[in-house]
Amino acid sequence: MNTQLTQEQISSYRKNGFVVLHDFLTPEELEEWRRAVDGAVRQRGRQRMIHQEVDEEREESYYDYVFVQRINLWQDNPDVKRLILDSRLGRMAADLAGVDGMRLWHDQALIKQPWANPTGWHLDNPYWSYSSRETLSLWVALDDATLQNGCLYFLPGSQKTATFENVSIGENISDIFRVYPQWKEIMAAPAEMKAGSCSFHNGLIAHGAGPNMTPGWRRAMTCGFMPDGCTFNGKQNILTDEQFASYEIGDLLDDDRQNPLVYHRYKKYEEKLRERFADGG
Ligand SMILES: O=C(O)CCC(=O)C(=O)O
Ligand SMILES: [Fe+2]
Repeated sequence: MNTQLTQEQISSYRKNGFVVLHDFLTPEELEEWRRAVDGAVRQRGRQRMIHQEVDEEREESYYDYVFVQRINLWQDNPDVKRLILDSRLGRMAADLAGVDGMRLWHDQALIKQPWANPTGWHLDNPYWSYSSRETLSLWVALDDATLQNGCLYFLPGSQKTATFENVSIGENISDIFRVYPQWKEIMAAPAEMKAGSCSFHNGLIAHGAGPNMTPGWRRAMTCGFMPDGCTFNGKQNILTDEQFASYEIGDLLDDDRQNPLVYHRYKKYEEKLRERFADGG
């Protein structure tokens, strides 16, 4: 895993709101990530989050054909847990964002099926239970991500003028421009990637992905990193009903069982991570 970031890559991330890192995983590591994610997704079945019931009666929606989305696979799969709670990933995220520590917000497998719908333009952080201009996501390509099969696109610099207003990922992929008409003239940057490459993107940058116009799969494994010290903003997002009920607006989101500290420059986090591994997944 090439976890070295150059000053140029950090500067480019801060300016544009995203950075693509080619040849991030070695071919052997890519195989390991594929095996872990495929296994975890298979094991999870139709359940999006482990605390959510599957509604057998629910009709499939447009969103079901944007991608197969399985959230927090680290919570029920030890292989994914080992890959995601890797302090080197947390350090990269912290260095890009310019913060001291990073907690895991959530991981998610995002797998575009053959002929999948596009991913409408959106921001990430406004969905989440804290508000931060420094939060960011890692997106690892498990297959080549191309213009044909639904690679990511970014609106460079949009993170700088984003407020915390958002739209949902719906059928009208351009809804975001009703909220942010000032972004209509920005040229979108496609992020084509070979399998094993990755990108980091700011939680407030406008991004989306094309449709999958191929009979093949476009698999990605992603991970949202929350700067240590963020506080609850009143949104439930991935929190269980009990967790949601237990937080008041302004409370620190520092429960290591839900949001483990993946990396910190000064705090002792490694011991806690070791304990997390020792509990067997
Ligand atoms: O993979 C996709 O289609 C969308 C990814 C995305 O929105 C994200 O990683 O935040
Ligand atoms: Fe996103």
